[in-house]
Amino acid sequence: MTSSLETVGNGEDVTTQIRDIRAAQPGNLMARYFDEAYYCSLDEAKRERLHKIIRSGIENPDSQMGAYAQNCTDYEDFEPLLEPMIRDYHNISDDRLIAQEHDWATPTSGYNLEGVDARLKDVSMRVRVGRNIGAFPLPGAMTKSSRLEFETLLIEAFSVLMEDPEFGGEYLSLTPGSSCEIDEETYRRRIEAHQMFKDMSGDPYLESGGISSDWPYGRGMYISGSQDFIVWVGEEDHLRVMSMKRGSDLSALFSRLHGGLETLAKLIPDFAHSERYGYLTSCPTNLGSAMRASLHLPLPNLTKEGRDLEHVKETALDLSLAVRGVGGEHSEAGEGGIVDISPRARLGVTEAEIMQCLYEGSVALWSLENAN
Ligand code: ADP
Ligand code: DAR
Repeated sequence: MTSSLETVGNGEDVTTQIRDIRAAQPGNLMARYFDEAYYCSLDEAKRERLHKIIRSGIENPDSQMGAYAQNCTDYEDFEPLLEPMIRDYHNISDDRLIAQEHDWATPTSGYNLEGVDARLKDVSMRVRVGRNIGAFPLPGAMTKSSRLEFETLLIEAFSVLMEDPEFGGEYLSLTPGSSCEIDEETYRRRIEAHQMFKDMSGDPYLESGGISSDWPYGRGMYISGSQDFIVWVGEEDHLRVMSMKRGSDLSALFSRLHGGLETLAKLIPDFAHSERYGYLTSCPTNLGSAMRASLHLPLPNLTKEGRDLEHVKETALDLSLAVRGVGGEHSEAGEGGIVDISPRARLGVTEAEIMQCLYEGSVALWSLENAN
């Protein structure tokens, strides 16, 4: 069977495949906005590039976005297709300018969940941002050697960060033969603690997007001694920088991330960023702030003890929140109906607005959970 990439030269096959996907999977934004005349107007080289970007959405028809950028220039070079997809996903109407501002200032009063309900004093909280370094291709287009080159660059930066009084820690590499290679047992334990990312080679979306190729070379995780500041190297973006801890003070978590991010940024080349799309990411769903801030909340009533997430997803959507299982994307609720709650918006909202949405939305959801 010819792979979808082999048919890229023959626009007919690709356009037929996408026409069929559009009919069968209306949620696939790539298929929804793919324009055959635009695709056929491109020269061979640009068709090859575009095919790599949309391959995930073709090979996985149930995709939401259905595209992964391969290079930061893709967002400009393929704007006729990517912009309508981005506007649709991020709810930015055609009459609104796409523009990303950044603001990390949270109210000094803090967003403290325990102040709302004593039962929320020990919640699992996490806030992460995606970042890519403009000097490298995005993960989908990296080769094994560029992945190893990137990891070496970060290991040099981490050697300085390890000496920092606030963020000192260790780097655990997944690269076979690395001087800091993690052992199987530690890797398993770190995944269970939600600190380390899972084997990406099993994710069909990432595989089609080229993002999990050469697994596990060039991948690893930096973690601070305090265990609450973590940097993933070589996951879906070049870097995922996060703060994660149990407690109730969202403002402290947020400031911890911001401090670590600023400290790390001084040690490495510039992040890819644009006025319109903010921090550029592999997946267009993460553009802008590239931030996902989440809480693991026990919602046994709203999730029927974790058996039914559809109702709570609809309720959460009214609060601009998304619901995931406790294992992250494509996972189920945990024991006692614990689910991952996070603001859906990433682009066109500031970091402070995301934190406010998480706090206010979670308080409202908690009140609905305990209404009767
Ligand atoms: P992303 O990195 O985009 O948030 P996922 O939703 O897959 O991707 O989450 C990645 C990992 O982070 C998963 O193991 C998930 O369980 C974990 N995680 C996310 N939010 C929290 C949280 N609030 N507490 C603990 N673990 C979390
Ligand atoms: N495969 C992507 C997932 C979109 C959002 N999740 C990310 N980027 N991890 C899709 O288009 O469905």
